[in-house]
Parts: sequence; C-alpha cells; structure tokens
Amino acid sequence: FKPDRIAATGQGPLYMRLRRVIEDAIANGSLQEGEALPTERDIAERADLSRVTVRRAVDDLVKQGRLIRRHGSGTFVAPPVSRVEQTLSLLTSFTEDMARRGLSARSQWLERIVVAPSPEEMMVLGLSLGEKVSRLERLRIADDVPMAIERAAIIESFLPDPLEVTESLYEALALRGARPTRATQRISARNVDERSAGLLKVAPGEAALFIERVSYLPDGRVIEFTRSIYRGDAYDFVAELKLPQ
Ligand code: 16G
Repeated sequence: FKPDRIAATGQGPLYMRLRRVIEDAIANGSLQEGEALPTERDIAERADLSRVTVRRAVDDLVKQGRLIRRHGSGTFVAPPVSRVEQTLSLLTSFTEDMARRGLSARSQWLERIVVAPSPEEMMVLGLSLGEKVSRLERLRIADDVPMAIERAAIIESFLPDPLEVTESLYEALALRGARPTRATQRISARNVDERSAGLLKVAPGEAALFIERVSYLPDGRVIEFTRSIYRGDAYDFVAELKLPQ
C-alpha cells in the first residue's frame, strides 16, 4: 500500500483522492482483509497531506464499512461485502432470497402505518379517492450488512394492520391468503441521496439500483407497489434469457 501515490491520482479534493487510493489498494489486494492501515500520521507524512485530510478519507471509509476502527489498536480492512443474487424470473421475498443464501434477514422499521396513498401509488394500485394503503418502509439487512431500503404500499383491504408484519411481508400476506403470485419489476440506475447513504452505509452519490415492483394476486388484482433502493455494490439481478419463440 503506497499512500505516496496520491499525487498521481488526478483531480478532485485531496481527501477523495486519498480515499480512492485506499479503495484501490483494497480492490487490488495490496491491502488485505484484516490488515492494519498505516497510522494516520504515517499516511499524512508519506502522502504529504494534512492529518485532517487523512482523517476525513479514513472516516468516510469507516462509515462505508470498508475499514473498521478498533480503539487502541488501529484501523483495519473490513471483510468484503458479499454480493447477493436475485433470480429475476422468480417472485421471491427478501427473506426467502437471503435464506436461500444462508444469510439471515433482518429489518429496521422506518415506517409502518396506514396512510393515504401518494398520487403515484393511487394510480398504480388503481385506488379510488379515500382508499388507504399500509405503508411499510424498512431498511433490509443481511447478516448485519444493510442491503436495501424498501418502501412498500399494500392496499389496506389486504393488510388492514401493518403491525401484522413482523419479519416477512409476503409471509404475513400468505397467512391472509393474499400472497402475490405474479409481479412486474422495473430496474433503473440511481445515485444515493444523503438520507439513503446514511442508512445503507455508503457514500452519498454511490451507485444504486432503484427497483419498482408491482405485484398481483392469482385473480389479477394488484396488491403491492414497492420502491426499493438496493446497494449497487451488494446486489446482482440475474435473468435467464431464451431465444424468442
Ligand atoms: C422483495 C421485493 C419487495 C417485497 C419484499 C417482501 C424486490 C426488489 N422487492 O424485497 O417488493 O415487498 O421482497 O419481502 O425484490 P419480505 O417478505 O421479506 O418482507
């Protein structure tokens, strides 16, 4: 790991350039998982930067979960985030996706109430004026790594009490005989905003996948409209392709 290469790494604020040097060193293996980073003073001297600049770069990487600070013993390279794959042709829940990979799914609730739908939700869910939705907003976590922020709207008549959802939404719906069996999903690219970055533990502006899912019951009625932001560095969507018939 050579912090003195900082000058050669082009444009942008110095702390960002140093951050990239450290990220590259982790990516190319010159800084390995579990390895200690040189001290901030050491890096500052070798890269000819101020301690403040070094601290800022290191702080960012600690916030992102790339480095771990252990009081009294230093700063270390964190284990890499393993990527999770979701098969695009299967209608599975987050809980099921994680279980299939041997990861344990957890959620942090951000919102769980009955509310009036947004105009977009009203349209997508085909609601009339006055009809409500159960709003479930969660940070979805796999083995302690935040993966996605999900904001779901379920038509109230299918889920009158959002508190019924403790772990899995699809499980709670299955118990009511209303598990969706078909869905359409739209995936687009986004850069995470400040709030999402804080929750997902990535730097603001990082790449993310924005996913909208509309799901249906066997009789064709729409039940769910969910928008999610998945960390770009942690999730792969995989589709199987066949020749057109
Ligand atoms: C998935 C779905 C989401 C669904 C959730 C239910 C995507 C992009 N989204 O995360 O629409 O509400 O699963 O998961 O795949 P749960 O049953 O574990 O709560």
